Amino acid sequence: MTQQILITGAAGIIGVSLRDSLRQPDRHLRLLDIKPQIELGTGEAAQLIEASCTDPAAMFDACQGVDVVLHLGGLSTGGFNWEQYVDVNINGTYRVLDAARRAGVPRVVYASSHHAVGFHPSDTGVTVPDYLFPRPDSLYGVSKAAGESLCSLFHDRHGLDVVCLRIGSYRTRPTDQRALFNWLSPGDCTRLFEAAIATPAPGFRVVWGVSANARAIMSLDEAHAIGYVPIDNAEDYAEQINADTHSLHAQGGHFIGGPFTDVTFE
Ligand code: 15L
Repeated sequence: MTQQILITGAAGIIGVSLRDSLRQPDRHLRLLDIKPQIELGTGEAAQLIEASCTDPAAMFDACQGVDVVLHLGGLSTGGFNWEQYVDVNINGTYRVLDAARRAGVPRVVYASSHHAVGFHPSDTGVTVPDYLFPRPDSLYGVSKAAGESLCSLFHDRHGLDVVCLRIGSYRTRPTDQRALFNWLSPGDCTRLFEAAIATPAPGFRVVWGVSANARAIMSLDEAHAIGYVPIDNAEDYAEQINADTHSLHAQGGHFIGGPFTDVTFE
């Protein structure tokens, strides 16, 4: 049977990449975003949906017959105000989970962020565990931690399978010092999402979304438990990074969230 996957935030950087890399025979993608999207290619097994993840009716319609929702929609960085994070990220995640539940979707994969725990130190020499208690580094991080809490509630109360991915620095290649430990390459990002889609009966999980970086500080135990095996390594770019590093990324160097922890970061 054809697997139906709904991607919210399909026009975002990760969404666009997954649109391409998740293509498979017997798979159909529903690509939802409030922003305009690239038109469908010939033979592309997908549907474009222009809607906001904060719209309950649109989300309920989009979720009909879906096997997995990949919830990437929302504000994906700093620079917005509290009301915007509450409306788009927190309320949006609630709407997605609620629509999925009401439509009978069995699984949601939530694009969380390391910024949900960004004020944890990065330089203790001890592996940063899975399920680290939230310690957000910004309002953006708070919105991601709130999203994880909603995922936990929908699992415990309604039995939804939810995999929360605490994504590190997603880039085509690592560009700063912090990325030496938290880079997530596009190829590994696809492997991570494929694992979260395929793993049998995950229940509620919180998984680090990073590559196989030689200077890794995060646990990959839960990642391995869901079948994610990263292969890319930021170390391969280390020499270029040392030359490239710009001052912003020197800030917050002792914390997982790096520059997001700086008091001037909005
Ligand atoms: C994130 O969570 C953001 O989505 C992205 O915009 C980057 O800023 C990334 O973290 C990062 O810190 O590198």
